[in-house]
Amino acid sequence: MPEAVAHDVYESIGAAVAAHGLVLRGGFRPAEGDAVPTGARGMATATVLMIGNTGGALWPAFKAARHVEANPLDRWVARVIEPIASAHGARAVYPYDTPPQPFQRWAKRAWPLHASPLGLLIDAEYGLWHALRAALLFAEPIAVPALPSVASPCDACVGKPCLTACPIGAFTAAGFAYQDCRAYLPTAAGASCFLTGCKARAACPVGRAHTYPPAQLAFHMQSFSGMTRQTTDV
Ligand code: B12
Ligand code: SF4
Ligand code: SF4
Repeated sequence: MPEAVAHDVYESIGAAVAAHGLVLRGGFRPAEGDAVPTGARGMATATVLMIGNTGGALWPAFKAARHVEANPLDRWVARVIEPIASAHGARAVYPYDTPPQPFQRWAKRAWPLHASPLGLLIDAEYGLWHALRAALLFAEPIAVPALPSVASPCDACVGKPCLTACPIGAFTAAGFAYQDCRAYLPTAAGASCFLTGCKARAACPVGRAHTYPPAQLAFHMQSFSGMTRQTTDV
């Protein structure tokens, strides 16, 4: 018998998250190696839908609804996503879960994203100005858009300015020296990064029109500066 695939769920979830400035970023059927946990009602996960934010769309919705609390962005996302997950029979998991779920790996399965030299995933349209906020795990097969083949913008990037823009050279062949970055942010010299955002991220020419608004850039940098594995307000 052919597999029964639900065809309206993707559109319904897309509309529900868009009402909060979030965006559905594709989906996939888990395979071996994806390390997807069990989903709704403790059953094996048949479909994963990825939810994120792109450009500045999230900021006005979050700003209007945020509470005064620790990790306000993570908490707001959970308040938005939990009712949507429950109305659609899904289990929500979040990038700050412990141990961390491989959100970047999953995002690449769902949307044509590529690893950039900074560690962030790059999007051909939004550049580095996007992030992942939740994944919905369904026990049922759900129709999802096919994953198109799109080349990484980094392949054709002459000079790779992201790698030379950091004032303390935090990106090296050994990886991202995030402890050095964090130590630099509260200093007088680091105030510009702390208040206006990461210069390496801003140096990327892709998706510049979608750079986060100044208040969002400052919010993420301040969250990153105190970031623990328990928050992804970044
Ligand atoms: C821990 C963590 C960090 C740690 C990493 C330290 C460490 N050595 O563990 C630190 C504190 C450095 C960090 C920093 C940042 N992070 Co971070 N981080 C995470 C987190 C919570 C877990 C990563 C993990 O361990 N995954 C587990 C493995 C198994 O998952 P995986 O997908 O298979 O593995 C991928 C990652 O490890 C990645 N990777 C490897 N090296 C690096 C280095 C950096 C800098 C990054 C960002 C990723 C990365 O490549 C792997 C293959 O795709 C993820 C959320 C998540 N659950 O994935 C966010 C996440 C990766 N971070 C994110 C972001 C945005 C940042 C910051 C830019 C925050 C900011 N300032 O705004 C910074 C980068 C620094 C800067 N100056 O701007 C985003 C990336 C979005 C994207 N476009 O890809 C994520 C997905 C969270 C989110 N809400 O979307 N992060
Ligand atoms: S500056 Fe170039 S190499 Fe760096 S992330 Fe942007 S496109 Fe990729
Ligand atoms: S925030 Fe500033 S110091 Fe930290 S990696 Fe980005 S450019 Fe370098």
